[in-house]
Amino acid sequence: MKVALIQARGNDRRDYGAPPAFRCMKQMAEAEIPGAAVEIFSDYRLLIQYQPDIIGIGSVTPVFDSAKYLAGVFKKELAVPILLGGYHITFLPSEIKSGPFDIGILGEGEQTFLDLLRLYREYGAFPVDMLRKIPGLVFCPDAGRERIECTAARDCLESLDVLPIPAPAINRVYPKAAALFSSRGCPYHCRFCTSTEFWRGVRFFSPERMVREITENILRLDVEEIHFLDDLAVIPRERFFRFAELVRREKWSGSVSFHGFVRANLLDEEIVGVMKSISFNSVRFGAESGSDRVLKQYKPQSSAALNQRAIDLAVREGMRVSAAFMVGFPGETEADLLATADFIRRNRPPLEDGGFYLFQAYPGSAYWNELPVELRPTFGVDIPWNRLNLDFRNPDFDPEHFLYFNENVLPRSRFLEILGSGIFPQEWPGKI
Ligand code: B12
Ligand code: SF4
Repeated sequence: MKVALIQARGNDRRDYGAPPAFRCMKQMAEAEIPGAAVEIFSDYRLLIQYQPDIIGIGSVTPVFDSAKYLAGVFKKELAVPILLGGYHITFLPSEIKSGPFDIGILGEGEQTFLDLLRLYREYGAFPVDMLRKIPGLVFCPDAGRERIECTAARDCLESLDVLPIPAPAINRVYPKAAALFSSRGCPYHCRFCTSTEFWRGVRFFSPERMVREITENILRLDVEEIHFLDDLAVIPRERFFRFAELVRREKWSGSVSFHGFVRANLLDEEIVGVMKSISFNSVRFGAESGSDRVLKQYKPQSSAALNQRAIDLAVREGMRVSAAFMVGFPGETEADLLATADFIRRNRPPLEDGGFYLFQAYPGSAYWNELPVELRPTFGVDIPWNRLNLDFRNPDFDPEHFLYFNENVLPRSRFLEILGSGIFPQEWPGKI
């Protein structure tokens, strides 16, 4: 049974290497299901040449059009079952009908993926009656594909440590860096973010397992940096302190540096000291806005003063610090935008560019969930999802047609005028 996995990428051709989730699923399937061979592709033409029996596509919301495109090509060329996983289908299961997808995997996917492969191994197909017994799925039960059916919710894994350590993958964008996950999810509730909802809270790998992954696996690659991809690398505090204690005992301690995401409210002298003790040399956080009015509405437990404190502390301790900002928040006034520009100007340098994004309403975010129902159809299931792209510098960002959620407070024309006026550093906001 040959299985091919591919992540929808839109027009971004940068090769970040095989996604960690796929590497883990490959390992589990090949270890647990006799005869299963799983290959991960970034080029769909090579995937077609591989002639798989089953194809799995992963997709987040802004690249979902590309997932649909890929599914169309695969169905035409190979006519094999197509599985679809990731954020987009999880939050909008009815999207299974929007392309030639056969089965959607909702939420955490490893166990569901294994169940599906077992089923296919036994029947050579995915009989609807058997699919109904597998939690965490959406599919169309009838040939006409008019109805969708979701099975019972899949429980998340209780302990992340049961997952195999994924084989390290070469990241061509950062060849001297390797990725490390130490958790899934986030305990905070920023209103534009989908992470907390997707993972239904937060779970952690144990510090012992993290050190084992680094020692036995990551350091087999020729890397100088380890990038935590977690939403927040330093929570809970005690777990991070224990991790640091274990790292300091290792022979390799100090020969690689760590980088990761934090939240401004989590940084204080004690934690920064511990970070420095293991060469955790650079942090990135979502500062989002220079306006407390905006932060209060969209990012609980944050303020411009906390952001400033985090930057000052990190710089004082010799760490590199970068922050991401967002503009176009619903309700954001001209004064708020200017406060953001001012905050960036005052802090740059030393603040490095951590991204400059447009506010977007992603399905699954609190903002999306709280939108009055009569407003939701505006985004109906047929919108080109790449219009929800939030990254001004992404090749898929469409400066003419991006969705803008603040028309009634700051008309789009004025918003664009301000962005183009030179009040932000030149590379921010990018191509507008
Ligand atoms: C690392 C990362 C990246 C890296 C990816 C590197 C790589 N090689 O994969 C880079 C920098 C390239 C990136 C880019 C983007 N990202 Co990103 N990224 C992340 C991050 C931090 C981790 C992703 C991850 O690996 N998670 C861990 C694994 C285990 O989870 P997973 O991938 O979702 O997979 C699980 C399930 O979804 C499911 N599953 C997923 N696919 C499939 C497929 C099958 C067949 C099956 C069975 C199951 C399955 O099972 C998996 C295991 O449980 C997340 C935030 C987060 N904490 O998750 C954001 C996140 C996924 N990214 C996001 C976004 C928006 C983007 C961009 C669109 C940004 C942009 N405008 O450029 C691009 C799109 C890239 C793309 N084509 O997917 C959003 C998605 C929001 C949404 N609701 O759609 C997130 C959630 C960040 C956020 N909080 O808003 N990203
Ligand atoms: S933006 Fe960051 S801190 Fe806020 S909920 Fe999302 S992952 Fe957590």
